[in-house]
Amino acid sequence: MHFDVLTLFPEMFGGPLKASIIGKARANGLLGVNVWNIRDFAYDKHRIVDDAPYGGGAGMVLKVDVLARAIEAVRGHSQAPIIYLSPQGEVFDQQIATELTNEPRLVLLCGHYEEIDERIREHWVDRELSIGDYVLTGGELPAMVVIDAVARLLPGVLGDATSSEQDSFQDGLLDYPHYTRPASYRGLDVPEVLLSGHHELIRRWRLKEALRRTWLRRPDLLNTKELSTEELLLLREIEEEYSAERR
Ligand code: 9WO
Repeated sequence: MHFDVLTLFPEMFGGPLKASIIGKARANGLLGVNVWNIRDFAYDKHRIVDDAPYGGGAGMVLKVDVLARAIEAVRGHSQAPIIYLSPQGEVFDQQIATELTNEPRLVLLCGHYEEIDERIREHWVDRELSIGDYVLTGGELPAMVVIDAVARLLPGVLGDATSSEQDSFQDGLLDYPHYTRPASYRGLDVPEVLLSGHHELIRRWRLKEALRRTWLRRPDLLNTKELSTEELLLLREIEEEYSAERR
C-alpha cells in the first residue's frame, strides 16, 4: 500500500515513519510513504501558498490553485482517494482503518494552522477524517496516526506473534490485562488461572476481563457490538459481581 502525504512541514514526518514496525514495513517494500511539500507546487517566485480570507478575519487560507496542482501532480492517473485531516471530519476508528486497507493508494492532505479553500473540500477531497475532538496545529500528526493504524493491518507488517487479528479491539472490545514474570512481586500476584496452563480457562478469563474493562470504561462499545451467547453470559456474571458488591 502506498501513501502520498501533502504538507507544508515534511520534516515532521521524519522520525515516526522511520522507526520500529512502520520503518521496517517501508524497508521491506510492504508500505510506501512519499511526503511532498505543498510549497513546491506554488507558482510564483515567492512560492506563496496562502492568502487572506475573503470576508476578512484572522488566519490565512491555503490557495485552491496551489493545492489542486499539488493533488493532481501527486495523484497522477491513479484515482487514489484524497483524505483531508481535520477536526470537522468523520471520527477515525478501527473500522475505518480496516476499510482503508482496501485502497492500494491514498493521498493524505494536511493543513497547518490554516484552513484550506473550501473549493478543495468540495471538488477534490473524497473523505475528511478527524482522529478525535481536539484542535491541533495541523493535520500532520493525525496523518501519521492514520498511516500507523492502517499499515499495521497490512499482511506481513506485524509478525505472527503480534498479529493484528489478535487485537481485542479488532472484535470491538478493550484489551484484557497482561502479566509476565515474576508470578509474585512484593505480594502482588498474577491471577492463578494464567499459571494453570489450562488454555480454555485462560481464553475464557481473558474474554471476561476484556468484557469487564469494556463494560466499566467504554460501555458505549457494547451497544454497537454483536455479543455471542458466551459473551452475554460472562457479562451477566460481571454485572452480578458488581451488584453483589453493592449489597
Ligand atoms: C486556525 C485558525 C486561525 C484563525 C482563525 C481560525 C482558525 N482555525 C484554524 C484551524 O482550525 N486550523 C486547522 C489546523 C486547519 C486544518 C489543519 N489543522 C488541524 C487539523 N488542527 N487539528 C487538526 C486535526 C485533524 C484531525 N483530527 C484532529 C485534529
